[in-house]
Amino acid sequence: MGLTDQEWQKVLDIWGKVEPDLPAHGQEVIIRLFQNHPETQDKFDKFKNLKSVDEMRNSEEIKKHGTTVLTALGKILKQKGNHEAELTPLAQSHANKHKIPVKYLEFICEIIVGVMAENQAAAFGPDSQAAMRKALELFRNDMASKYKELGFQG
Ligand code: HNN
Repeated sequence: MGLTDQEWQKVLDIWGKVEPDLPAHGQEVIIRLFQNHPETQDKFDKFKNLKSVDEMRNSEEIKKHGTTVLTALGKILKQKGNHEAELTPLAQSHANKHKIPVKYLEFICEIIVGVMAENQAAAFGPDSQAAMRKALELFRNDMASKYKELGFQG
């Protein structure tokens, strides 16, 4: 379940290409999440008023939140699996306060890979994609374990 050094290298290489453009990636990820899985939008009081994709594209708040989410994810990835300190507060808030099921984490991870594949086609080959998927799976599994410890069904 862990990643090899080479796999982590691939993950961090591709993340390095995403980082200069984090707000654009983040915005696209959140919009697609809300479009493909509308139930996820209901978790946000501050986004309930946004009905159309155009409204979402014009929302600075969406861009800001997308940046927040991808910044947090980037910090986690850079720990190369030793992400206990980063994951604990996130699992606590997402279990106890926001009540975000593991399924929603799966949704967003799939969308992140999709957006990266479109925006970084040249650098995000099959090996990199496989490594990225593994890293996101590790993140989700560890979140799920923490959810369990916290008594959240997820
Ligand atoms: O932990 C916190 O509450 C701090 C804000 C934060 C961060 C750093 C949130 C967050 C909020 C609070 C937003 C606010 O107060 O402006 C909410 C309502 N999240 C949600 C809700 C859903 C959600 Mn997430 N997050 N988040 C982060 C950071 C990272 C992060 N969040 C995620 C998903 C999939 C969902 C369901 C729609 C999510 C992921 C995957 C990540 C990346 C590690």
